[in-house]
Amino acid sequence: MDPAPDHWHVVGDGAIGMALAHRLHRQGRPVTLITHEDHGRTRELSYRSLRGPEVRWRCDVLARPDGRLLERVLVTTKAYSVEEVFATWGEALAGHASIYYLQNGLDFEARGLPGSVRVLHVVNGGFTAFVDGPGSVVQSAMNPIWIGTLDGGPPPEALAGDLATLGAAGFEVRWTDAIRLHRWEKAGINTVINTLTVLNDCLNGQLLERPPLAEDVRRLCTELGALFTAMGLPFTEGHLLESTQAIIEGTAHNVSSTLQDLRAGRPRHELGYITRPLLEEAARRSIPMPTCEAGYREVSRRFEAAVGPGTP
Ligand code: KPL
Repeated sequence: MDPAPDHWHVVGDGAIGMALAHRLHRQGRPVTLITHEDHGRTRELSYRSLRGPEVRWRCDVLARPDGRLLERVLVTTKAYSVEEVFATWGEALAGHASIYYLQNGLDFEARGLPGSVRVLHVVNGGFTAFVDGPGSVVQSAMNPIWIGTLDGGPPPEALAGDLATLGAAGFEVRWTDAIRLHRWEKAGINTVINTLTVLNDCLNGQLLERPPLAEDVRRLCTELGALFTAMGLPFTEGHLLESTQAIIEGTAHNVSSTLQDLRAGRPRHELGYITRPLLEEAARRSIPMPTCEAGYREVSRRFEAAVGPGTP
């Protein structure tokens, strides 16, 4: 079956997925939310901005392919779920589908997709939201975010309509030919915030409010800044500290995604895609990262302890 013109499929019903689906729907775009659980054909969702009234709306949902081809796919799941998503949905992609990856981290891209599929990477530090109940999301910020392809270069002309739609929906994508750089920087920032919020069981904002935690933020930024400098990336310790502090302030009320996973008893965490590539890069260059390494080990231990041995 031919895809409907301008139909968006948003994969994942976490905070970003639900917020994005609502924002596109509000622009009058056909949107389907792809969920893991089967909710039938539609699901009532609630959306609220920090100062706005609650909006209840019915969203089309899908748990399994229904024969329609997917043209525009916004993947908002965790990095560790991307392979599973495309094991189910890969065959439902239209030949010239565009896939927008919104994941934190590196090395999660689905393998084996047709070469004609266009793959875009979004580094999202600005479109933030949190879940405040089942099917209910609160939008906390809508600031500009980066988008690009791993090969670099200018935005493909064919994407102009999509990018305009996303911008109008409040998902303010700014094109960059250096998305790889932004990915490294974001991996550094997430390593600091996600590790420390898990280790201290705290909201993002508390990382700057409590002096010992602010000192840990600084220590991690020093290690990561040394790594990035050795890699020839333009992120010194000072730059990284500033951008990390800005993200902490901008997401002060957030429970970081890794802490959410731990609290929800999920067996996996994203730092394998965020921190591990950084540690591997450091090992290749013999750059010592003792705080970062210890933090990664302790986060992994806490996940294992929460879930129990033998669970995948
Ligand atoms: O990306 C995030 C996450 O939680 O994974 C931040 C920016 C830290 C917001 O919580």
